[in-house]
This record gives sequence, C-alpha cells and structure tokens, in this order.
Amino acid sequence: AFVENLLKHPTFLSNEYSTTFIDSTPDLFTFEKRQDRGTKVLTYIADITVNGHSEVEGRTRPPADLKLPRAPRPQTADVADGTKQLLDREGPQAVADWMAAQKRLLITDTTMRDSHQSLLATRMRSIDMIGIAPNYADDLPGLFSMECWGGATFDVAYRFLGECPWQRLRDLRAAMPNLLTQMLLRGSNGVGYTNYPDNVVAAFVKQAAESGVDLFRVFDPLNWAENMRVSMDAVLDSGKILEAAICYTGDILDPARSKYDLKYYLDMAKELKAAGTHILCLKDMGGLMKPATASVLFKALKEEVGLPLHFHTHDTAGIAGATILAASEAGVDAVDCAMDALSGNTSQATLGTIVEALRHTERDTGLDITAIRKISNYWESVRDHYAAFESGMQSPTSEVYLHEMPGGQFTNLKAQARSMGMEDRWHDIARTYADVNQMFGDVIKVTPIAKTVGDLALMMVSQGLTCEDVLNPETEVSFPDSVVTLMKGYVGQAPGGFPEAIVKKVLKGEEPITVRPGTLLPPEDLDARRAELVERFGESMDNEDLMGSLMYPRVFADYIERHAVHGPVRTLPTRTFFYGMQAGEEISVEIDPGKILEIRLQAVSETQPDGQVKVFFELNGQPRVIRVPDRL
Ligand code: 3PY
Ligand code: ZN
Repeated sequence: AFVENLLKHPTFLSNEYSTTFIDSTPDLFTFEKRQDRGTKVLTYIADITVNGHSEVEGRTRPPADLKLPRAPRPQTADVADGTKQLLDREGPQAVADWMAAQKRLLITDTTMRDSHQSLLATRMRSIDMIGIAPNYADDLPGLFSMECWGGATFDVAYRFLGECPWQRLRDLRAAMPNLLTQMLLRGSNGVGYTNYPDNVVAAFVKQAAESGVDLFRVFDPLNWAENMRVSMDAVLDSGKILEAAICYTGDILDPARSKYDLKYYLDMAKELKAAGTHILCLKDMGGLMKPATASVLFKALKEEVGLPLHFHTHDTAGIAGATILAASEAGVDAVDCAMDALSGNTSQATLGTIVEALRHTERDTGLDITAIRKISNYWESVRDHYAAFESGMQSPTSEVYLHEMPGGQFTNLKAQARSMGMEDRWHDIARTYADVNQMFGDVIKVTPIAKTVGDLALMMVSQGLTCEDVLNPETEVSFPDSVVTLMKGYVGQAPGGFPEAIVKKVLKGEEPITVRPGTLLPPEDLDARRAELVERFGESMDNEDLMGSLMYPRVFADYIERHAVHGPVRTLPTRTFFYGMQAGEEISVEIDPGKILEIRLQAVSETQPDGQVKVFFELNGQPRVIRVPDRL
C-alpha cells in the first residue's frame, strides 16, 4: 500500500522527504509528480472512502445525510472584556482576588476537554471546537474560563486525529480573546502517563503558557504536593494562574473511610496554599462527592484556608447538579459544567440547568441562557457526528460509589472490556476494581493510577483470580507493567506507602524507591533533542514539536510521518475525516486562512486488476484522479 510503502521507504526513514525526495523517488508517487497539500488531502479522502477508517470500523455510523454542524451568528457583534483582560492587565493574583469577591457563581465550560474526554473517548476534533469558539467570546463573556486543553486531549490529537494539539490551543486562544483558557496538567506526569524529568515538566509549562494557556489546573494522582512542586513553580514563573488541585475520593462523612477525612483535605489545602497557589481546586473526577459532603467540605475550606475555590465534578451518579448547588450554598467560587448537549452521565453537570437553577438568587451566574441554548444546539449537531465513540451508557448509575472510577475512565474501561469479549462481565469488573483499590490500600482513582487499577481488575476477571489468589505467595501472577511501576514507587509515594502484601508480591523482594521519582531522572538535554528533531524532520521543528516529542516520542514521530503523507487533515469536516465522501458530494476545505479547496467526489471505480481503485474528484473545478490500493 502506498502509505506503508512510503513510511518504510529508506529515504523517508532518514527523513529527507522533501520535495526533492518526492521528485527523485517517483516509484512511490505514481499518481502525481508533486505532492502539494491539496493532493495529499485528496489522497487521504480517497483512501478513507475506499478503505474506511479503522477507528470507526464496526461502530455506529451517523446517518449519511447528517448536516455539517454550523455555528449560529453570534448575538453580539463585539467582544466584551472578560477574565482574560483582567489577567493580562493585573496578573494572576488579581484574578484570584476578583474571583473571591464575586457574589455570582462563576462557571467554567468543560465541553472542549473533559466532557468529550468523558463521553466520546476524547475524539472531538479541533475544527468542531473552533467553529463555535467565537460565539463563546461574543455571547458568554461572563464565563470564568474555558477548559479546552490538556488531560488526554494532547495525546489523542496526535495519535488518533492527525492533529497538532498546539495548533488547537493557538487557534482557540485567538478565537476567544476575552476568556481564560484552562488546561489540566498531571503534575510531574505532564500530559502523559509517567513522570518526566523536572526540566521537561518546567519547559512544557513554559511553552504551554506561551502558546496560550492562561490557567493551569495541576494535580498529582497520589495527592502528593511534593510531586506537584516543579509544575506549580513553573506555572508561577510563567505569570499565569496556578490552580492546584486536590483529588477527591472516599466520603468524608463515612467513618469507615477515615483515610480521606475532612482533616486530610484541609491539611493538603494548607500545603497547596503555602506552595503559592492562586486558586484551590477540588477535583472530584469520579463524581463521588455528595451534596451533604460538599456542604461540610467547602464551608470548612472557605473558613480555614481562605483561597478562592473551584469545584470539578462528574455526573456519573446523576447528582452533580445537587452537589454543585450545595457547594454554591457553602461558598464555592467557581464550578465546572458542560454545555447541555455534552453534559450528564460521565461528563459534567448541565451548564444551562445550573444557570437556570440559580437565576434570581444571590448566586445568579448572569450568563445568557439564550446564547447557551444556541451554543448547545451547535454541540448537539457536532455530537451526532461522533456516534461511533458513544459509550452506550444509558443512564446515571449509583454503582460509581462502589468502583469509584473517574468519568474519563469509565467508558474507556467498558470499551476495553468489550474488546476483550468481557462486556457481559461488567459488574464483576466493577466489583473487582473496588477490590483492587482496597488491595492497593485505598488509592485515589485518577490518571494514571485509575488505569493501573483497571489493568489489574481486567486481568483478574479474565483469569478468574480473586485478591486472595493474587496475594497468595504460592500463586504465580504476571502483573501488568503499570502495577509494577506503581509498586516500585515510580508514580510517587502513597501516603503511608502501599500495603506490604501487594508490594512484596509484585516486586518479588525488590525494594521500592522512597524518593520523588523526578530526583532520579537526569535532566533532558533539550538542545540536543531539538537538534535531533530538526535533523530527522526538518527545519520546521519548533519548541512545541520538541515538547510533543518529549511527552510522546513514538506517537509524535508517527504523527509527523503521517502528516507528511496526508497533509492538513485537521481541516476536513469530521464526517469526511472518518467516513470519506460519497459520489456527488461537495465540501469546502480551508487549508490556510482564506485558501479554500472546493472538493467534489465524482465517482469511485471498481478495483482494477492491479489492486488499485481510481477515485475521481474535481478540485476547484479541475478534474483529478487519485489511485489508492483496495485494502479491504
Ligand atoms: C486526566 O488526567 O485526563 C483526567 O481527566 C483526570 O481526571
Ligand atoms: Zn474530570
């Protein structure tokens, strides 16, 4: 196949895939002498039209006549100043002071990050976000912030969407000049699943701030403030807003879960305050906080810590709205919601509903419900295009209080179970997940540890093992790598350590590390890495690329190689990206600002004796034929 040939071609592997390469290696480019971006994009469309996209294979397909999402015209013509101007003019502390002084409940919109991470396997493409971003800027200038970057979106953009996450950030930043952009940073794990050297974490934060992040929500999966310090200091140095997060788990009202009691949260809050955070976040990634807990916890935090408070929760159990209202009563300053059409279940609470619930009260958000409805209608039409990534979750579930899975993992683990043929064992998996949590000493279930708990739970259910079997010194167990990494202490130190029984069994007598993992990782030679990238992929490699490559070396290299072949696929409509085109269909693709390709698919030939299919296009009125191999 063409793409595989190209990727394996020796010249390509040495990365001299410039125009000269294309001209001097005509064996690969049978259809065109030069690969301009238009041809690359046509080749991609032809390939997907003929062979399909592996990501959506066997999944629900949106109706063929589904209309492309179209943003409504913004209600207001100009862009009123918002929180972004406050940050730029007066700095991060001024934003925090302003936040604490507001009577209204402030709202963060998570639709562009956590909501699709939790509902649609993080697969939302930039074009669908950028399309509606100006409406936010024009019609909802009173929003506190837009969570639109970080978490799993960074890796998924490169890995599955063929997009540069940095470009997404820059585009959204430009389209919403009055709103704070917010990201989720996994502390020393950056936007990855493993601890990185300190200088990589610091350089990543610096670049993210330069490329457009205004507010950094930083967490550590073990709630170990020590392991958040490098990233927190980097945010403080950048002049942007630091929002240090405490991950919430357990139930402070349950005497049986005394490990995570009120004092635990207050102590950590004070530690984060001492570290200099501007805002404190309570990050309830599982949606476990109940209304009664919120009343006690937020009141205590307000009284004893005195930082502005930002509450993040998920609606998995169906109660996020009630918990948010209780938090609001107790004095929380800001909360996270998702636009109606992408809210509920494992996502955030429903933004329009919270706005309405508080209308004509002391904490009225002041947000325009008509604008919210229009924006939500847009998201509704976007969501229809991602039917392949829906989880099938039909209703909220109180089972989340048993397993405590984070919203972002729940649907992923279900998909993993499905792919292993264990979908009908879901409730066993949920119970085993809870058992593994106890075996690990009651840990916080959040990236990357939630995945570790899930890996072991899946393995145990598939092999019919109980915790007793796993801990039994007589039973030979081959643990997933993630479990070994965790028990070695490479993710960080658990308060009080992990239980001896599981550490002994997993490490077979080897001693875990007892220091911060970052202290054992030598600093990365950033200049040398950059030079290697330039050598390999050309002069265009910049610091954003370097950061992508340091977070995900293989994923980044694959992305660059695919991009060289496919061109700017991020500019294609989502329907075309996943399903190709139908005969007679026309699309407009803006590959650069103002540079538009009008593409019409005329016909697709039968497979030729040489195994190729001819796909007939019109590109800006000119006929073009693209040949692609039939791989089906
Ligand atoms: C992430 O780390 O991506 C999360 O959403 C954690 O809750
Ligand atoms: Zn979340």
